[in-house]
Amino acid sequence: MEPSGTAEAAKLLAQARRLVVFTGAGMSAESGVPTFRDALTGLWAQFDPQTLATPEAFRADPALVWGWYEWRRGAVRRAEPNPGHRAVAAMATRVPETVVVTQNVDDLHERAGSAARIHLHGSLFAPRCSACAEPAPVPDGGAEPAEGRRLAPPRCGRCAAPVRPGVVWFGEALPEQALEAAVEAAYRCNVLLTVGTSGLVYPAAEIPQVAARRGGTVIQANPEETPLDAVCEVNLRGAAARVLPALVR
Ligand code: BJW
Ligand code: ZN
Repeated sequence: MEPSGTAEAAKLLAQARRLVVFTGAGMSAESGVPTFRDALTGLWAQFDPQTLATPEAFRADPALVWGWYEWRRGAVRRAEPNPGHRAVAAMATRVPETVVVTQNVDDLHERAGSAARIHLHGSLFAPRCSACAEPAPVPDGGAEPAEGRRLAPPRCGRCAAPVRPGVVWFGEALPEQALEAAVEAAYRCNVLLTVGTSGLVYPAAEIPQVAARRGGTVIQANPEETPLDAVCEVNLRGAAARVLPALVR
């Protein structure tokens, strides 16, 4: 059974002229990439964000943090885009002015063929120097550590400081150009589809709210209620891999 609202959402999407697809961790859940805040399966149910996802954590124990991110990068490398990622890519072929704004640090949208995408929280595949910000090579595949293993980060080729993951940690500013482009796209769009995000982390959670304030129609795909429900015209209560393909049939 399709969740209620599917036909209405499909119709709204068919009328979209400028579309933003705004995604969070739930988008990749069915690819086997864990979310952060789901009660049993989320990363934060098992790992402490304060000791892994802050600049202070990296300074205190770079090998713990680097090992954790390399473990996650290995898992993402082995994951495949799911039918939801492919449906998002299909939407862009129907609505040429489509922008995918993702909070995800995986590369599953790009592997599914989505061209115009913005990574608000960085990427597991863009390590850089923690001191001079020089981009560093992505470590060779196949050597990622097991869960919970420390791994000393490589050193910057320019200044020898430790290389850090190219992600946005708590308390850090989002990449300026990415945030600007995302706000601009939300400002201009007439339909925004938000998928698999808890809508709790700011400033990213502003993006659907900007679209709504500007008169855009916001559609949500999420099995659970979120604070974004309030600005959504249609709430599709279902998993991304099942709900999104039904919107582009
Ligand atoms: C499915 C599904 C399926 C399941 N299909 N759906 C107090 C109040 C307000 C703000 C703050 C505050 N204290 C601190 C702040 C600021 C802070 C913040 O927002 N904190 C809140 C948590 C309270 N924000 C920041 O620090 C940001 N920076 C900042 O504010 O800078 C200010 C500044 C300016 C200038 C100079 C300096 C500073 C940065 C935020 C960075 C977030 N980073 C992370 C980690 C990235 C790296 C990594 O991967 O480790 O980003 S945290 C984590 O949360 C990750 C995600 O991108 C982000 C959002 O999570 P997401 O994607 O929504 O996942 P979940 O798990 O929360 O939700 C999954 C959803 O999917 C659920 O709804 C499920 O139901 C659903 N789902 N299965 C569809 N199959
Ligand atoms: Zn450097």
